[in-house]
Amino acid sequence: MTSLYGRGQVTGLPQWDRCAVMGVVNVTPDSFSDGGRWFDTTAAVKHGLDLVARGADLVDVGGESTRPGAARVDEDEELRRVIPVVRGLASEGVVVSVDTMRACVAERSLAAGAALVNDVSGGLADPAMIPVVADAGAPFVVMHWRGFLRGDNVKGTYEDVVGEVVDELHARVEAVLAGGIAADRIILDPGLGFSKEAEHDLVLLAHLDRLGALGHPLLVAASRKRFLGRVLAGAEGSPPPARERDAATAAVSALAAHAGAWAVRVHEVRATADAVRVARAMEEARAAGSAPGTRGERGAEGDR
Ligand code: PMM
Repeated sequence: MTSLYGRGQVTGLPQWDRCAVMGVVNVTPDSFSDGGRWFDTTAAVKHGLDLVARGADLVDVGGESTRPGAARVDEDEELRRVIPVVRGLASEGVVVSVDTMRACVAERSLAAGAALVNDVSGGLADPAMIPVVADAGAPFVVMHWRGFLRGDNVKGTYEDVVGEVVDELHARVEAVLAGGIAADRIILDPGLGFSKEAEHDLVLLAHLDRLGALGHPLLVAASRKRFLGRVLAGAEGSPPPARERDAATAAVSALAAHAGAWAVRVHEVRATADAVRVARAMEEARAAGSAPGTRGERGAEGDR
């Protein structure tokens, strides 16, 4: 199947036969689309379990907002937010990902049962991150990142956004491999909205094949992001608020799944869980339709 360039098995995680659904639990007071809603440990664990009941295959737990201009949370506070939620979900059998730029938070989360480390800085923010993940033998999400979202860095300038993101991710993969993380545990992510304008995000989504050609599974995290607001607003209108972007998010999930993404990271799981299943059914139909002899059989049934 030529369209499935980015999917693949990640050693250390379950294997799904379709694009996986990663539900988001932001244990923060200030994330851009759901800040403050799951700030309490009990509410956050319950929300993670709800996401699984609605179709999430894994749950991404984060304790630090990455929205533009956000102040960094101190390490103790991040640990206080994240660890009990990771432990609570892992103890219920949930496959937990920890969304952190700090090695200490990654290490303690892995000890508390997390299966995956999702670092939006791809190991750049904390030099201890790669050694910690390598020592634990954990899978690692390497997102495209050009630094903290402050000042000029919020926007990002590119001459060829796809080429530059591919090259910069390739350089990160080399660094991560040199740091001892195994190739079959590396997941790549284009970093939609991170030092990127709406048009950059759209071009990257339109060229997931170029990122997939780096040879690692792809995670696509479009959920509720600003570029969707821009698309929905049209030329003159104002963007709908983040929580009114879930249908558009599910559309991206279907397209990303069809393009071969390994997983999509979303706040509202149900519609995306449906979207990836439809994409999967279409892949099966395509495979069946192109199998030798199948066309004739289908045709005969259709004749009746
Ligand atoms: N975006 C956010 C947070 N974590 N992780 C990965 N791998 N990729 C992303 O694009 C990403 C992320 C910001 O969104 P949120 O505040 O809604 O969680």
